[in-house]
Amino acid sequence: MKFYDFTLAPNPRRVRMFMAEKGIALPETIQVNTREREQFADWFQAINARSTVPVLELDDGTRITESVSICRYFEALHPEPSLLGRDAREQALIDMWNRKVEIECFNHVGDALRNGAPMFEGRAIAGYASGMPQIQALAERGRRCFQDFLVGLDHRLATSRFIAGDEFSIADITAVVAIDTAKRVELEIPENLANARRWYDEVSARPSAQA
Ligand SMILES: N[C@@H](CCC(=O)N[C@@H](CS)C(=O)NCC(=O)O)C(=O)O
Repeated sequence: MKFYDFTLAPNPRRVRMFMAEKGIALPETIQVNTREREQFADWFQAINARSTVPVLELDDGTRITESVSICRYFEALHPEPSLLGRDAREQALIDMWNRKVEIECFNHVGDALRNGAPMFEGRAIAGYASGMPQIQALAERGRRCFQDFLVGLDHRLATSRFIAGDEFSIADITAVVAIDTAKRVELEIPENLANARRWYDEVSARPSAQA
């Protein structure tokens, strides 16, 4: 098995954190430096024509090129500790919360960062070798939606230890990675959102958060 990774990129970190929670050692890891445009090199386009990381390559040559799909693969092989839910109800709720975090938070942080940060000039969408211009209005909208999301998150965490319920799940991983990424454009959880801050401190203190 091989894992195509980039230490500084958010999506591969979601997978590394997921594996760390399960106590699964990282397979042979190949760094693809997206800051140096290595994702567009012929050798990597032969691995993933979409030019994004992470990619998990199985021993039979199968390649899984979506973060959550890689997590699902490891959950099936190593069901405990469960991060995607043990029964139909848990699985539906965790999937619901993870999708909400992706759509209402992670994607907006992506818009704020990729349309706002100078280092992403001409690279507003991942995986476009020919480039993609930044749109300032999208950066602004992303910032606003992220801030709105945090208010809703704080409300949720007033009555729930973790995002999807009493147990840590993939939804917490997606959210903490998004919130850490938002720091790159000076967005943080405001002081008055005490429930969100309590949750963030707890999740960030888990050893997996170092992944
Ligand atoms: N849907 C993909 C998205 C992967 C993605 O956007 N990866 C980013 C790093 S976080 C990337 O490869 N960027 C390449 C680029 O900036 O061109 C997944 O979740 O696996």
